[in-house]
Amino acid sequence: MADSSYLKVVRPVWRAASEMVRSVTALKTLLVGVIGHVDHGKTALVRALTGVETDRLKEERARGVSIVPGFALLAAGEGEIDLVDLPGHERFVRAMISGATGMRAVMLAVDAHEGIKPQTVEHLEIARLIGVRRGVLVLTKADLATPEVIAARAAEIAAAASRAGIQAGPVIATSTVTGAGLPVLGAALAGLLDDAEAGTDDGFPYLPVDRVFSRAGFGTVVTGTLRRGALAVGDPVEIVPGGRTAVVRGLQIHGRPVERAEPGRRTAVALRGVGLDEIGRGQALSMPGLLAPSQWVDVALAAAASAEEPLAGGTACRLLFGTTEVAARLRLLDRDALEPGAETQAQLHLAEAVAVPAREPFVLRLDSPSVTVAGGRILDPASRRRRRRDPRVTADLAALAAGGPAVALAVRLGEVGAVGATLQNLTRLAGTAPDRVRRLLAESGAREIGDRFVGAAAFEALRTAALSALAQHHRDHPMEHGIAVERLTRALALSETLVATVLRDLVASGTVAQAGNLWRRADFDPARNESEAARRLEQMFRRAGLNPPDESEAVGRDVRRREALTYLVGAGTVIRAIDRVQRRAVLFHREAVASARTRLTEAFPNAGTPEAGFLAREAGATLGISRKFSIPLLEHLDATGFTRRAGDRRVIVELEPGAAQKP
Ligand SMILES: Nc1nc2c(ncn2[C@@H]2O[C@H](COP(=O)(O)OP(=O)(O)OP(=O)(O)O)[C@@H](O)[C@H]2O)c(=O)[nH]1
Ligand SMILES: [Mg+2]
Repeated sequence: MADSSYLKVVRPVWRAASEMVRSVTALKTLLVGVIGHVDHGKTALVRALTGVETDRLKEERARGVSIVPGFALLAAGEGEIDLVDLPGHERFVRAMISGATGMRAVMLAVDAHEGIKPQTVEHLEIARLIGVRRGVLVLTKADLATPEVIAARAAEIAAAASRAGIQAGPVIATSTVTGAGLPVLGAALAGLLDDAEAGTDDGFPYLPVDRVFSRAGFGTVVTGTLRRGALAVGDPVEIVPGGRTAVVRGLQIHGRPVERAEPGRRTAVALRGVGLDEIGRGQALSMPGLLAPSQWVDVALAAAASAEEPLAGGTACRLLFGTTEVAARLRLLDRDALEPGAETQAQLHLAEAVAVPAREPFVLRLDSPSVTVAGGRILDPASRRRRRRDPRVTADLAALAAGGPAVALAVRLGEVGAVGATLQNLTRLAGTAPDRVRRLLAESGAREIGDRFVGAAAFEALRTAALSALAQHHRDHPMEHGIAVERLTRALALSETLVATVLRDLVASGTVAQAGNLWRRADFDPARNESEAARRLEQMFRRAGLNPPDESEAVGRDVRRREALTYLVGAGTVIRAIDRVQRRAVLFHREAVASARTRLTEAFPNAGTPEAGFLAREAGATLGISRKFSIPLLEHLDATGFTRRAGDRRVIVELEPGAAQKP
């Protein structure tokens, strides 16, 4: 892409600049979902607090009912709160969820006159299921209720919120007609900001798209709640699922152009490189290459506490996360049904592949009756069908549910063992940016080998396995000087890169020694095992000089002599010279080769230049040997750097003009 080199230069500068601006302005922000039963005054409250009319659709105004989430910005002390006004009607619970999964706190509105109603309960349940733990509780339309009723309602609401695990201050009674309670409410919301927990920044952006439109001068614009990490102008993004990439051309938060958006903000993103019809609701923007589409996801699951019956394995339901909704089938792994309010780890098999980050909250609903039955967080977003009632699977998933990215990495490295896992695979399970994953891996002592990471424990096991394979080899072949990597690789059934890395590691720690292409235990000394057979064989080759016997003749079928020969070759006493054209090997004693070198240097004292070099035939005549021996011998001399070919002739390297004189 023509942009990329330009971006490489410009992006760091932008980043640095916006970091600076941020550190000066250090804005606290929080996304708060406004929840509650239909007509309980949510939109009126948002309007009274911010002046923003969130019921913008013609149909919403005509019916006086919110249909889609609406967004408004509330300035609160040092910070800003993104209020998401959610629809309360039971028919729009799916829309409510699509606006709710990014929220970090709730503002619950309950009509003081009507009190708790079905969607009050369902919305609280949804908040609990997606992990929201804080909120502000409001009794609306206080002008229509007596103080006694208000007091009774307040107690009911506080109890319901606490059952849903939501911590909140005292219930605030408000009226948008008289303005009562509104300043107190504003202060309570600002109070949420004070202890807004930091740390939902995973270092990569994830923005589920809720709207797509085109704006003159900007092209395609998408809006959504930015999660998990920041997004900056110039960033490349991938549209998932689908895989198309684009570049962020511009950013706006509540109509203000910004260079960079922080996670947790309602954000409009202008995209370069994508048409209006190439992106839609249900898709998301994320870091290129990070998320993989999958039809199997592992989840931490909690059944709705308000459910009337247990949630059975195999239930057909709908999975809702971000702005995505997809048909799913529940696969319970450790039981057949999940009791109301109970939690476990499970799998979902999806009708279509989704690309979702690990730890993303979700909700499960039934089609009919249309109720929320469960929710939780994604554990492994790119899983496969798992075995049921397998203690190992259960333990791994429980660990994933309880821990953060570091635990996820340990789980995956434990699963894959010596085979290792790619950075991409590890990043997907950890649900955090690749650079952070690298850091965590380094801290855990994992080893990077080729394109994979192997956990510290698995690597230690490999060291042990390699050492015992070497010991076994020494026992089986006491006269060999060691084992070649290829052979050890076969013995251990692992990749050569992996085995070579382990061997190098063992050499570094002094437990293994290397000689040529052979590896042995440092405490193994093959010379101790030199046998009578080896001594006899060596004598035979020494006497034969440059006219040695064939290998088959020398060792025959005798296993001991075969071992002895391997030992002598390993020790360098006998040299295996290869005739590459004839594809045969000839074995010379080391001394025979040394004497051939001396005799050739004496016979061709001028062989330092190509013109005065010797032909193979001439060398054979000088040494009194046939081509059968002279060709492999000369090739060996070439290979070891004594001679060098110059056309038909050979030059003796040390006689060449300018060659370093031997002392
Ligand atoms: N008297 C009185 N009426 C109110 C008050 N707040 C809201 N209302 C009325 O209650 C009705 C519903 O208000 P909305 O704010 O639209 O309710 P909502 O919770 O947003 O409804 P949905 O979004 O459809 O779930 C409207 O007719 C409002 O005028 C209040 O404080 N006092
Ligand atoms: Mg409304």
